[in-house]
Amino acid sequence: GLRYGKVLQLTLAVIKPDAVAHPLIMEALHQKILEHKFSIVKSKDLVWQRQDSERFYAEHEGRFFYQRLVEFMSSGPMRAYILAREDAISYWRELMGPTKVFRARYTSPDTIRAQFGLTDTRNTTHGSDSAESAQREITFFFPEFHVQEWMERLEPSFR
Ligand code: RTP
Ligand code: MG
Repeated sequence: GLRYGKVLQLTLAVIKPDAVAHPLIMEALHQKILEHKFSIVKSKDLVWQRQDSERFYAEHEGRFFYQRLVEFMSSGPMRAYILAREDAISYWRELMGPTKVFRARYTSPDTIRAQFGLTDTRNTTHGSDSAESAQREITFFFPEFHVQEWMERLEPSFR
């Protein structure tokens, strides 16, 4: 249909176990989310079993970092957010910065991973990388949440 003005998007943002272990970093990230005008649609704290981790990262199976990634992501509590904003997906990834922490520090020192990342695996946050991933990942973390229904309940001018 006809679209005009701002188009709202949902993304899945996850605070990984390295950051959840530090209450001050958690607080800083929560503030950053609000400061940048995301709406928090839903959030939850959770711990993955190893098999959840394997399922979520199935696309990376066989890569050299897969085992350590899967291990790390099931090593302790995480916080997951469904975030809404204009351009939420790319905006959140901009705030996170590059995956590799040393690249992040060098090229974009103001980003989350540059400021708080420990290693390329323990890099503080996850963010969906496309509309398709956002849909899949939101459903993975929040099976009871229906993206389509939520969108349909919005004012038409936001869709
Ligand atoms: P994601 O898929 O989680 O959104 O992250 P991304 O696009 O920024 O990075 P990707 O290359 O897809 O890697 C997925 C996750 O694997 C971990 N990783 N560890 N060298 C390493 O130890 C290494 N490389 C990647 C990262 O935690 C990344 O988020
Ligand atoms: Mg990726």
